Amino acid sequence: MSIVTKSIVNADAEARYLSPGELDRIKSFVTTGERRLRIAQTLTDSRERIVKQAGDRLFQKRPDVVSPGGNAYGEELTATCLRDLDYYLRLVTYGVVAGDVTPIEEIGIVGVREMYKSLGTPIEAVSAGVNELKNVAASLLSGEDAAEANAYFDYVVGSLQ
Ligand SMILES: CCC1=C(C)/C(=C/C2=NC(=C\c3[nH]c(/C=C4\NC(=O)[C@H](C)[C@H]4CC)c(C)c3CCC(=O)O)/C(CCC(=O)O)=C2C)NC1=O
Repeated sequence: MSIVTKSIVNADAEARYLSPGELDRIKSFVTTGERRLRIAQTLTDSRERIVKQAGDRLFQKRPDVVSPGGNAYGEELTATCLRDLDYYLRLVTYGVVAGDVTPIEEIGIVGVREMYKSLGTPIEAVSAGVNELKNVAASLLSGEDAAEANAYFDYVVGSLQ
């Protein structure tokens, strides 16, 4: 899950001490800890605003999804769509805290293409929505923090295309 757990599992599988490379990566994980927690805190505190604004931007760019016949048309389905954006924002906070995309991948990427296909949800529009989450989140973070968070949003955006 996190780089610490992963390194320990790998090292123990070979009954060896952590290698200098592994210790280096853990060191970098530890020294960036404060920043990653600060980012996760901001995203968590502002989640409602981030999701709402990202949804507004998405529906401006893709009015078809909330128009009659669209996958998110009507109050209930629009709310489900925003809920999915909230899910992805939550998963990004997991990735930021873990310093690793694995939790995002396991919870929200594996199998999702087939799922959206079966629901008739245009996956590239979900991806565009996550990209808007990234843009709104970046406006709430310092440049350095935004750069760190962007990597996790970009992972989701790229995986959903
Ligand atoms: C945490 C991991 C996780 C994810 C990712 C997840 C997604 C997810 N989105 C769903 C539905 C949905 N997802 C959307 C989303 C959208 N439609 C659009 O056109 C937009 C582009 C987009 C919003 C950005 C909609 C509208 C539905 C309902 C579709 C329907 O019932 O017809 C469903 C079907 C069941 C349900 O309605 O709850 C799942 C499982 N569930 C999970 O547990």
